[in-house]
Amino acid sequence: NKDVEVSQMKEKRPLAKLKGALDNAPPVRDFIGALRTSHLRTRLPALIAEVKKASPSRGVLREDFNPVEIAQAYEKGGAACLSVLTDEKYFQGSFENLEAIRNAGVKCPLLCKEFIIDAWQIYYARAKGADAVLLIAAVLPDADIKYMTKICEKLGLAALIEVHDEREMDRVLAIDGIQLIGINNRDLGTFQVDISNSKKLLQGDRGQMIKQRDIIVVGESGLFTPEDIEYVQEAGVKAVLVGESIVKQSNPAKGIAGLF
Ligand code: IGP
Repeated sequence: NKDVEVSQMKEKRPLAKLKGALDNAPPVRDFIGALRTSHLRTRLPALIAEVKKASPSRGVLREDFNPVEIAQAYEKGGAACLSVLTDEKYFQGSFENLEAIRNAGVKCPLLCKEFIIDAWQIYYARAKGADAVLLIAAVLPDADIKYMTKICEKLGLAALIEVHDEREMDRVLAIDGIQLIGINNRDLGTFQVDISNSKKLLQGDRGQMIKQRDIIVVGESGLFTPEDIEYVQEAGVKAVLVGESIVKQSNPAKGIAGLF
């Protein structure tokens, strides 16, 4: 039962304990601004490059995984922003990695890639140096998305709201003030990847509404070739989130060059 889990977590993790860490957190950088600037300059989808050691569907992606080196290579390769997996259980990530990348002076704004089910985690991400957090529509009721989006606003963080199907997209579009939507091409239930999902969810009225409201859409997962990037760009995405195809390259900066 999710309610029980969350209330137990709150007890173990009172906000008061975070207070000092929040006061001392480094300044928030403009995640959405970095995506817009990059897109305007290159006319290509802005890249959010993902620092990911392993995944449930692919296992360990890189044995010699050094998060700071990878982050620096991504930055050199032209990434607009970075996504850092902090989930330990499924992705072998950590908040230490996020902190280390932030402390190493990487200038790209950082997305904390965590399964957020409680507002406490947003404050924690902020304290660890995140500039943006991920909110997954499949695991959060509308009320939580609204509430958590407000908390992000208050903290100055960007919220990337992730959807996978039309129903989730419509739920999210019904919320005011949404600025950043990620379309996951991977079905989190089956791990099947289909990049036409980005196109499907941006057709017709949905695409129109997104344009009118100036929402940035991020195409997520399963992007491996320049043709894939072109395909989702034509579908209407202004940014892409790429992990596997670049994290696996011995030189991740070259990996990025090979994609665009
Ligand atoms: C990156 P890929 O296929 O390029 O490695 O995918 C990113 O989209 C993927 O890691 C992801 C993810 C998530 C991971 C998208 N949504 C939610 C964990 C949780």
